[in-house]
Amino acid sequence: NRVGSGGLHQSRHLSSSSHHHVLTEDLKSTFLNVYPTLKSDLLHDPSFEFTDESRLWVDRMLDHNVPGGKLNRGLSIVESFKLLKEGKDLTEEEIFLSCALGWCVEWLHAYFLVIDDIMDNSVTRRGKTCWFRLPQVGMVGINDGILIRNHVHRILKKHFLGMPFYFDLLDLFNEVEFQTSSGQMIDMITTGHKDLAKYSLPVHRRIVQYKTSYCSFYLPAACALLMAGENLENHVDVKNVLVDMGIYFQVQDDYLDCFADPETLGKIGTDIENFKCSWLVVKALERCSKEQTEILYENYGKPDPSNVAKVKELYKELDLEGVFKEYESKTYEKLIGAIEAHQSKAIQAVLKSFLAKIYERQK
Ligand code: DMA
Ligand code: MG
Ligand code: MG
Ligand code: MG
Repeated sequence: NRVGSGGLHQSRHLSSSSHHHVLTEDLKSTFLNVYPTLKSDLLHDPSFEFTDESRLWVDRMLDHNVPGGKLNRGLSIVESFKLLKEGKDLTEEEIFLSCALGWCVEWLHAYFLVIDDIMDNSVTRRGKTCWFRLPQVGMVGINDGILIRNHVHRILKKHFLGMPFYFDLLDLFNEVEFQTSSGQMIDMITTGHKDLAKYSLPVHRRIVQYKTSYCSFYLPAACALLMAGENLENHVDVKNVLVDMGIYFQVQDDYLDCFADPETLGKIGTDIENFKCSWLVVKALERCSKEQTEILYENYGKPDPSNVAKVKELYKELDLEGVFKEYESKTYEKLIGAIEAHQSKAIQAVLKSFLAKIYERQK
């Protein structure tokens, strides 16, 4: 745990006692235990006549792509649901269902990552080779992604059909998936212009709001709210805070893509090579002299490691590490302010638990 590295902010606002830590570990193992059950259901789905070979394929494909991440999204549903229940003990069924719903979000995210790694031509993910790069996978990986996406709805149908919030849940997943795919689209077409003059903070904000915020922040919180019997239309302010938190999260992702150790991060950065509208290049453009702008234009978006190295050198010269640290602490204060303005203590606790998971993250 990062107690200490979080500094004064964390100890002032967010609980991180060892008691809390033990509960979190407990929750994580409960959560992990649900994965084999869900996988087994999918491997014996009566709507398809599996052969041994196809069952083994799906089995390996899921193990490679679904459970190996930080599980922040999935776990946060269970934690948020607990917080919304304000101390009331959860029943066995509620625990299982909130875990299953958490896994649905992990499944949906795994789908987006499998496809994202193909589009971004990435090399590693979560410390392993990207799925599509395995020699036996290749373009089958596209269909595997689609299958992972279909699984979300197999799981929802099996465990949530007939619940009062089933319709809202499906609608939520559909809306978020549409927003995320649209974000991925504008990420890709913005990159395709190969024109740095088009890159600005509003362009960056629009891309990351859609590709990241809804899926990684709004969706888990909204799932917990639905399970707690809430109407999502009454929680637009919660959505707004989570959208801002998601933008902060993607700025961290952009920063780590360049500055983190790939060993720790579990993935090798590709943003500079891919001409991405990263927060770093936007900040660089804001701060460049005429000469530096030329260096950036000459070297950005080229596959050669020497070009990438020149861009990274320029980022160091411009002290983007310092600019990022400044952004991070300012954003943290702003988010805490927005959270504390909320009338419900339970919702404040939910939002703070999301923020605590990502503040000053190193991976
Ligand atoms: C990814 O943005 C967004 C989604 C929806 C997967 P990205 O390509 O920067 O993500 P990563 O750095 O994990 O490849
Ligand atoms: Mg990517
Ligand atoms: Mg991408
Ligand atoms: Mg990235």
